[in-house]
Amino acid sequence: MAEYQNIFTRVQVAGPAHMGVPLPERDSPRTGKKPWQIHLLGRLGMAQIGPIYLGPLGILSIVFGSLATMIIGFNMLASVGWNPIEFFRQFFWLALEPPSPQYGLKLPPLNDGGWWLMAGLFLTISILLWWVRMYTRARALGMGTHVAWAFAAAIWLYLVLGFIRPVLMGSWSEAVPFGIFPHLDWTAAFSLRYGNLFYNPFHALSIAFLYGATLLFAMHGATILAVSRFGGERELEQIADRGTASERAQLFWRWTMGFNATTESIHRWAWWFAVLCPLCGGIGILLSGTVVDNWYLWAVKHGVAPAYPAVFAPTIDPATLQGVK
Ligand code: 07D
Ligand code: 07D
Repeated sequence: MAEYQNIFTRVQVAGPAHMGVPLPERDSPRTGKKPWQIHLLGRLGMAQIGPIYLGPLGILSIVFGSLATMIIGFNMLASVGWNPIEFFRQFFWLALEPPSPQYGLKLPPLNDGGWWLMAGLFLTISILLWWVRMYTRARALGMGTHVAWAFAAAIWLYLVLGFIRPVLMGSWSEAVPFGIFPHLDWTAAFSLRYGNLFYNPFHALSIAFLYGATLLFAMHGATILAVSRFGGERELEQIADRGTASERAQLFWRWTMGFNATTESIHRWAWWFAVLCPLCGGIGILLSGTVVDNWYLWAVKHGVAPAYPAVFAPTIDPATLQGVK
């Protein structure tokens, strides 16, 4: 008997292109009159590409994003003497660094952090415009704005790292450099500078939500795939009727764990775990250097970590020894 198996099915339904619902009056038209149908993409998601809604916000966001990318890219290219081969060879190590500490929050010369400041400004404008675009597109479809608010949580961490904390510390030099490995070096150095970030409870919370979000997504994804042979991904008719994929999916968890989420609440769980990861993370970073200077000593003080035992005899200052002038 042929079973309906969602991810293995070779059947792709090819119908007339779906152009989407009508747009509100003041909106721009969508771009792409005759959408493409790409079979390979149909295996991952929908085969139809476009039409896409760009609108003024989308276009401006792409313009500012491209400007930021070009400033970063050309500065990296300049740092290898404009040699394209070296640019590709060393790409992962190249950086556009923030200003040096002596400038504080002042405008630095272009070649000593000015380009970094400009790229950061343009990237931030681009990200914020993209946020507004997400918000307004959701509203135009009569949806809730959950996606935009989840994105806002990530933007919060981004702003703490590159703007809010540097401003509170009084120096752009506190911010993250642009570059693949350089931003990892910054991350490691940050942890060392503040006495090991593992002792920062908000870093710990952020990790718990990061791991938790992955676990929830794995459980949810696996559960829905496991009942897709009963049409589990067709949620609408499933919710009301007994004996459906949805009911089996929920019973599975009640039988194995004694408790089950509902088809609605599982998405709330996932949303909160994902959102709380950068939300707690941002709090942890904001506190570092502003309120707490050393997370290990903080943990010792609050009884979270034991102090290192005094295993060595106290050192004696050689200058105090007899016979030394
Ligand atoms: C899979 C969605 C797609 C997004 C992708 C990222 C760029 C950057 C720019 C060359 C899950 C696109 C990347 C546009 C290109 C230039 C100048 C999302 C998916 C594929 N990090 N980080 C990466 C960013 C911070 C850390 C990778 C951004 C903090 C560690 C990628 C930011 C700290 C590791 C990247 C940011 C930190 C990474 C893969 C901003 C603490 C890794 C990301 C704007 C949070 C991993 C070599 C990914 C890696 C990695 C991008 C901030 C730590 C380059 C855009 C400062 C420990 N980070 N990161 O898949 O392989 O995300 O690094 O804040 O191990 Mg990072
Ligand atoms: C970066 C939000 C901003 C991104 C935005 C996206 C574009 C690109 C792309 C068109 C990720 C903009 C997108 C511009 C467009 C396309 C394709 C979210 C971002 C707006 N840590 N750690 C975390 C772990 C250690 C350190 C969080 C684990 C060490 C620092 C997370 C371990 C040291 C910071 C986490 C570990 C250290 C963090 C990030 C283990 C290094 C942060 C959450 C097992 C030696 C950040 C409070 C996140 C934070 C952070 C995990 C170890 C340093 C939970 C699992 C001890 C400095 N760490 N960490 O969502 O918030 O990031 O800390 O060892 O700043 Mg850590």
